[in-house]
Amino acid sequence: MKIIDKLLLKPEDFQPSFSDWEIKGVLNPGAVRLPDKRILLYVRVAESAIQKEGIRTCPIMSSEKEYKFEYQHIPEVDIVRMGRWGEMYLKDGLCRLPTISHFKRVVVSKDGFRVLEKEQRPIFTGMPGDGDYGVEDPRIVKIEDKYLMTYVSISTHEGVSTSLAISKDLKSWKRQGIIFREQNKDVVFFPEKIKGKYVALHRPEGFFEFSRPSIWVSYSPDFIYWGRERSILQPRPGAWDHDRIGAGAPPIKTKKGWLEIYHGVKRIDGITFYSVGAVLLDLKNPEKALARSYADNPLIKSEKDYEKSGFMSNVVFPTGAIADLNGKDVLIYSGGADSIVSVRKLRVNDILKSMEYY
Ligand code: MAN
Repeated sequence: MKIIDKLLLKPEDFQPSFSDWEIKGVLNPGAVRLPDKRILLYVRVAESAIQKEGIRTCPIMSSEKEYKFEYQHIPEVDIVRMGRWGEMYLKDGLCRLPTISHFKRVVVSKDGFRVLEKEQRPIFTGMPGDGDYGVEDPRIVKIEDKYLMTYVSISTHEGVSTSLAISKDLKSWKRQGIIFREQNKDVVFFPEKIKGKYVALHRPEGFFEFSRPSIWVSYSPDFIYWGRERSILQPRPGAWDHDRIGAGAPPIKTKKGWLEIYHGVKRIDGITFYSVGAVLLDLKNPEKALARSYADNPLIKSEKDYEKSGFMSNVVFPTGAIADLNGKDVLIYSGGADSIVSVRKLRVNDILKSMEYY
């Protein structure tokens, strides 16, 4: 399959929020086409405060308006173990994050490949009760006359949840608060109502795992109250998406069905790999998968150097998919190794041909 790709953004393209902070990664952008046909990205910027020996410093947002933080200083002796993302599990049983993320605004050319504008100031941050430990992985979609952004909000009392913000102009956002409570991420909306309801894909996780984390569907009359939930797509034993899957970009409508670009995770000999696949969902019944990338052949693997090593190596994590202006291709925006942002152009027909039909 012919894929045109480009590394778009890297940490050095941005300045940290404070001179003694460090940018760990720019990743997982929400993407939407602007009325003037250029493409807007909301890029996640993950930062850490400079660490001193023997002490870990965690920034917590205390005022969104003044962009102010409080700092929690954790003696290393209080840390029992560290997780994959550097999260710290403490003696008292709680978990803390060493990094905090916000979003920055980037404008890309109509063809999707050239950065035209990048803003240094944060365009969207967490706030107490809605991401005081940061906001992550935005997904943006236009529905009717509004832009909707779902994002992971990590908060002291609300944990890892998904929140919603709505905008008419992509400049000022009205926060709607949490729509899928912890622990639920990878929430994307379909761009139009189906049978009179708004539809979301999401990925809840449980403590008692009877099955591996899968993609669920849910319906709403108003984007706030969601229900009629069902798991519709599961990880496959032995496949590149063996361990967990989650929706990637908001689904794109094609004649054949809804094209959903999703991520799948597989651990091999202690190394975790994030790859990308496609699933085609029935236009009238989004619970029905018509076709899916083969179990032994993902659409995209973390093959580029900038995906093979970085803050979190072997990761390609798609969060935006935009129809190309030629009507034939799709532009996929992803985080690479949790460090950089890349774009890939693929022909929709090639994707449809690469799948296994049921
Ligand atoms: C999780 C999230 C993402 C991240 C991937 C890969 O799904 O934390 O933000 O990009 O893991 O590390």
